[in-house]
Amino acid sequence: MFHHVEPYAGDPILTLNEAFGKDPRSDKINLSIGIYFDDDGKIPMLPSVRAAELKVVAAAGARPYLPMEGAANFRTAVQDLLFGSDHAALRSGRVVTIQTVGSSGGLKVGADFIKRYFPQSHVLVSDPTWDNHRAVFEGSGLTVESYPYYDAATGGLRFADMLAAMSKAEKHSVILLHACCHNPTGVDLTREQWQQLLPVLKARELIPFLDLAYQGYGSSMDDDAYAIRLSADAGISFLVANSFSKSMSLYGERCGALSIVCPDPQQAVNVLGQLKANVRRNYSNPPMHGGQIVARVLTDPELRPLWEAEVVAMRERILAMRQRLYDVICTRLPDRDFSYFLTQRGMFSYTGLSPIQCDRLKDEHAVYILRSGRMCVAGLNNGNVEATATAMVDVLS
Ligand code: KET
Repeated sequence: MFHHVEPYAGDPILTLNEAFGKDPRSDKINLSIGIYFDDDGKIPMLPSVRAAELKVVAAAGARPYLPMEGAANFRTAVQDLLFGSDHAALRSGRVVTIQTVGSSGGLKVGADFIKRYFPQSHVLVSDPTWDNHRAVFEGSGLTVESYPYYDAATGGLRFADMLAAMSKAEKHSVILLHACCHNPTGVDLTREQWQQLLPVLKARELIPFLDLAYQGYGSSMDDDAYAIRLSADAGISFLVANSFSKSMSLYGERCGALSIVCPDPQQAVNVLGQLKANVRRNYSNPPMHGGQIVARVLTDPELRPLWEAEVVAMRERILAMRQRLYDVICTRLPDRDFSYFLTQRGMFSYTGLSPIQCDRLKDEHAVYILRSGRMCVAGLNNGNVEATATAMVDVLS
């Protein structure tokens, strides 16, 4: 029956993470997947999130289905987090938000929405981007192209080329943008660059689709939502998928959302209706538990500041690891420029290592980074940073 089913080539991130799990070497180091590990190499259970979960469990009763769009308290709390509680777009009823199965689920529901209502639209993703973006949009039947983004020569942004690409893009093209902490490069637009970019997107009637998976890992919660708020201020219609996997260390609970900012409240009603229809025909409605934990953390006056402080601590630990890695490597290879370790933002460093060098890191040193050269700096700790630096120096020498 299934002889025509071809073998799965695997996923560049998840399959490598699986290979790490099976590696018998006791000194192995996992810098592959975008997960924050603490200084003991463990995925933290944040105290704020744990306290919220206990409250949710204590109050738990019957388990009806959630509505197709998810829990109302979760959706409102997400809107406040993304837009700021008093944003004019929220007050005027132009923003619709649904709870999704991780932000991956938000990207998928958004991609299906685009395919249905803008069937001719192409999706433009940054070169490079998160490995799964292309798969999600192509999976919805859309054509995916890329726009210039990372400049390998300078380690910076090809902003002029990026703007030029936008100026040539077909009307209603979807422009996938990383709201902060670009994955995999760690290179973000400055505020001034966002201010220059958005009018171009608006004038050319392009459809921004923002992906916010690392809120709080670049800067404060508000600062990392800058692009979202500026887009809403500018009267642009856009989509945004956001995640709590990293910011609340709730990876397996699959907590995310999809929001669409519409031109007016009537269109918003119809857009929400079609998102619900899409959810119904895919998975009917989202799960309850994780979303209720998130809603509790975001709205509880004691837990919210605790959580924000915990995210600051995670961010600062990553910065400290960037510095240590930089210091050790620079001492051993003083003639080369490794400043990218310090300037790139968020969980990742884009090391510029070739696939062969990445393979050598894995095979000879048990250090796992993606073959694209992306290293998850959030997997470094005081116990493995020296070994990682030594391994890198070896493959670079
Ligand atoms: N967007 C981006 C940019 C992203 O890096 C991830 C996850 C997601 C969305 C999906 O997050 P979710 O848990 O569905 O809310 N990235 C890491 C894990 C993965 O690939 O699934 C990673 O890049 O390693």
